[in-house]
Amino acid sequence: MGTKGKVIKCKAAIAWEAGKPLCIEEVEVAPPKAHEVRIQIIAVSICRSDTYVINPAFKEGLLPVILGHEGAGIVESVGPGVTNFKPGDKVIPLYVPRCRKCKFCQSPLTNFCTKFSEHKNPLIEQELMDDKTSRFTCKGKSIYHFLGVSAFSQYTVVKDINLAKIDDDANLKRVCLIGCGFSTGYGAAINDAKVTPGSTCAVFGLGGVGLSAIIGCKTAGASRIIAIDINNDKFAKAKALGATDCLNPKELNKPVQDVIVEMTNGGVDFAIDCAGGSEVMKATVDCTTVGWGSCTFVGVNFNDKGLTISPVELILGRTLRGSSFGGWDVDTVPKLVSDYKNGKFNLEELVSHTLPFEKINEALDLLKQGKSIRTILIY
Ligand code: COD
Ligand code: ZN
Repeated sequence: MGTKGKVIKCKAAIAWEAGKPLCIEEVEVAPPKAHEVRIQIIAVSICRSDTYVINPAFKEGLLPVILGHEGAGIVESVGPGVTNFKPGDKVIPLYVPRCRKCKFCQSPLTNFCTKFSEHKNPLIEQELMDDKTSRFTCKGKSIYHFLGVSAFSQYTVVKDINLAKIDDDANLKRVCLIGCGFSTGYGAAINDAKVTPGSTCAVFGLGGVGLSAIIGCKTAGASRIIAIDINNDKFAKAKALGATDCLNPKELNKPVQDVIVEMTNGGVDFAIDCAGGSEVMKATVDCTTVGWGSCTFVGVNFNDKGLTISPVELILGRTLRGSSFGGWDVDTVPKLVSDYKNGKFNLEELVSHTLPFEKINEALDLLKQGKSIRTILIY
């Protein structure tokens, strides 16, 4: 009496309306169609981006939706044409797909894929499967997928091109963080900024993503890592992970970039924005040294006008780049999971809370209030 080919009824957290708590409901999850995989999610955590879609200020959100893009689980069944996965495999669903056919997938220069972005706003991408329907139904209504993942459901259906198979002995209650937060920050430092040994770095925003960027800078051998946040409570963890200095822009009597320039004899080699917003973007540029300063942007404040930049800031040698999911993809995430198992980096410091899935609204509040880094929710 397996579940293969049948509709599964299970619990999920549904965002029916912006500005309202998520509702734990019984949902129906349809079997996977061609090139789709149905997964039992074992553990999931919350990333700041999940909260944007249900923020009333974010006008483009598609509702009702099942959010969550930082999960790990086990394959329950596969649809026709799926060759790389089988029931029982441990997997991490990724919001970054890899179709292997488009010009981006064929280039070593990017983890971008044309299947990732059709609407030009990542937070409303991959809201339906390829046949333009959803696999989720609740109370007779079709529910949108989120970022092709929807890990706030005990069972979810994802495309096989959005799935990384990981080691059988992976600890799903920790490696779920590799689904977004850890990989996004760590990869921004290692793969995109390409932080070098002995360099000076500044990391803005010390959430799960920014702290992971600090882990990346430290792993790359940076000699000085300046951590910046408007919440002093974030500094202890930043120091534990390798930050050498911590600054709160609200407590300074001049712009934080000026302070960093003074501290580093002209500016840092690498700056990474893991907070977003035009002020932080400007500080990210201005705190780097002329000549070779490297600025990497990870955060997006969707209601913000972004960065205005003069060519003079660039012709003196700075470079600017954006980073999405830290440059990783379904082919490189399995190695990250093995690296974690082999002790290359520690995910423990990122886990501030563990709660049963039913307490997801408590976990969202902890994140919004700046009281958590990552809460692991267990189904
Ligand atoms: N200066 C310094 N720090 C700041 C400032 C500021 N002006 N404003 C906020 N912060 C700090 C906050 O106090 C907080 O500590 C930190 O920035 C942000 O941390 P979290 O825990 O709220 O957020 P994360 O780490 O989960 O996520 C950060 C992102 C930058 C990824 C996220 O906010 C974002 O911008 N997402 C949109 C981009 C996107 O869609 N990515 C794809 C999926 S993640
Ligand atoms: Zn995320």
